[in-house]
Amino acid sequence: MHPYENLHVEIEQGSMWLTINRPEYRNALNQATLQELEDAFHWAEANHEVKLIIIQGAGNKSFAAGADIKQLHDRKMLEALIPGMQGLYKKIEQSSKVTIAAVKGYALGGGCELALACDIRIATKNAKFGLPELNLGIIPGAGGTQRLSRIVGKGRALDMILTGKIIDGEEAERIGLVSYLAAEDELENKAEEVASQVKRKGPVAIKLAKLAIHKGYDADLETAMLIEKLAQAVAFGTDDKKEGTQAFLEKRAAEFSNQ
Ligand code: CO8
Repeated sequence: MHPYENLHVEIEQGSMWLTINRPEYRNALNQATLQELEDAFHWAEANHEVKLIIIQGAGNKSFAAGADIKQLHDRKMLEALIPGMQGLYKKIEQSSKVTIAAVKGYALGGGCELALACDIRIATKNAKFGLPELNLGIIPGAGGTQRLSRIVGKGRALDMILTGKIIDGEEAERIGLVSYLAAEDELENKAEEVASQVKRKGPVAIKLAKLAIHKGYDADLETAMLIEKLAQAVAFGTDDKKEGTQAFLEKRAAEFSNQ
C-alpha cells in the first residue's frame, strides 16, 4: 500500500483507521480520495492483520461533507451511470471486515452515505447528518435513497431527503441512524471499545453473519432463512466453531484461527 495524499492509514491492534484528510475542504470526497479509499479497502481485504476498519474525518469540523461539488459541477449525464461512489460504497458494505464510521462534525451527502454503508455508526452529540443533494438539483445517488430508508424507515428517509434537513447526533441516535454517542474527545476511544468487542469474535462467523444480514435483508423471508441456514452450515464446518465451543466448555477465552 502506497502512502496516500488524502487518506491517512494506521493499523493498530487489528483496527485499520482510515482518516479522510482534507479538513480545509471539510473532507469533501474528490475522485482522488475515493480512489484512495477504494485502494485501502482492496488492500485490507487481502490482509489478515486487519480485523476491522474504522473510518473518520480529520479535524473537528467534518467527517465528510459529501462529494466534491467542484468536480460534480462538470459531470455529464452518462457519468452518473458508472459504478463511482455507489459502487465503492457497495464494496465497503460487502467487505468481509467489520466497518465502523466514527462521526464528528458534518456527515453530509456522500459523507452521510459513506457512514450509512458502514456496519456500525458512532457519533458525537453535535455531529451533523444530512442528505442535502436536492439543494444541488441531484439526488442522494451513492446508496442514500435506499440505505437511509432501510436503516431509519421510509417516512424518516423521505422527510430527511425531501427537506434536506440536518439532524444532530442525538437525533440520529434516537431514530436509529447511529448506535452509540460519545463525547468529542472520547470518540476514538468509543470506536476502539466497540471494535474490541467485535475483534474477540470468530472471524469466519463475522463474515457469515454480515453476509446473512446484508444478503438476507432484501430477499423474501424464506430465501433469507435459507441463506442463514447455509451460512450456519459453513460455520459448523470451521475450526473456529470447534475452538469457540471448546473454549466455553473449558472456561477460557477462545483463540480463533480464521479457519
Ligand atoms: N465539495 C467541495 N468543496 C466543499 C464541500 C464539498 N462537498 N464542502 C465544503 N467545501 C469547501 C468549501 O467550498 C470551502 O472551500 P473554500 O475555502 O475554497 O471556499 C471549504 O470547504 C470550507 O467550507 P465552508 O466555508 O462552507 O465551511 P463551513 O464550516 O462554513 O460549512 C458545510 C461547512 C456546512 C459542510 C458547507 O461547506 C457545505 O454545505 N458543504 C456542502 C455540503 C453538501 O451539499 N454536500 C453534498 C454534496 S453532493 C453529494 O455528496 C452527492 C453524493 C452522490 C453523488 C453520486 C454521483 C453519481
